[in-house]
Amino acid sequence: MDKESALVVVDVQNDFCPGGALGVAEGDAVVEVLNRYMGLFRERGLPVFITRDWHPPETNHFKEFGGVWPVHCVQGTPGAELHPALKPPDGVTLLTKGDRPDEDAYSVFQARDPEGRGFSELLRESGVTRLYIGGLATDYCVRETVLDALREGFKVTVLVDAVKGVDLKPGDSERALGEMKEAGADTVTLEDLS
Ligand code: VGL
Repeated sequence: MDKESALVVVDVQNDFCPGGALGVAEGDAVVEVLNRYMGLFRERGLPVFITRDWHPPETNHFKEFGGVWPVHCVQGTPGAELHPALKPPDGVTLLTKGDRPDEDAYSVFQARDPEGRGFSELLRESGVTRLYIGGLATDYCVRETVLDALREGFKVTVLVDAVKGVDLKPGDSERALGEMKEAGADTVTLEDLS
């Protein structure tokens, strides 16, 4: 990766892992791979962003308030914590999304840092032009983030060995990957980078 690259680790939280409220099959399989990617980016002094879904208890993202999803990633609950084996390096930026009651906020472009700065602003400030994106879930937050990034003019590489999908309908993740590539995303695995 070149010096204008950054890594984005999307929503690797307990509720999206097996046993969680919206557990993605083998969601936890991305954890160690992402630890390796984070190591590579930090060794090269490149920015690493970790995102979290961080919903209020009542939000129209949840089925009981008009949305489509079971209650998950409620602010301050164990399900909303990052997976315990994820090892964020020093200097990582934590981004929060979905914290308002009226948003789905699948895309990291709707996330903010602890000072309230938006993701695009942070990227432009640090001169980032290419995003390497992995995490959960392929067919929702990863997909929306990738497509938004391409729309905003960033180059995008999807970490295909570090994403897993919900697959509400069988094949959703494969279709999502197809869409992302069609829209201009590249793909990579850890072996290609190290
Ligand atoms: C997500 C479903 C519902 C995700 C978030 O992080 O991909 N998926 N909310």
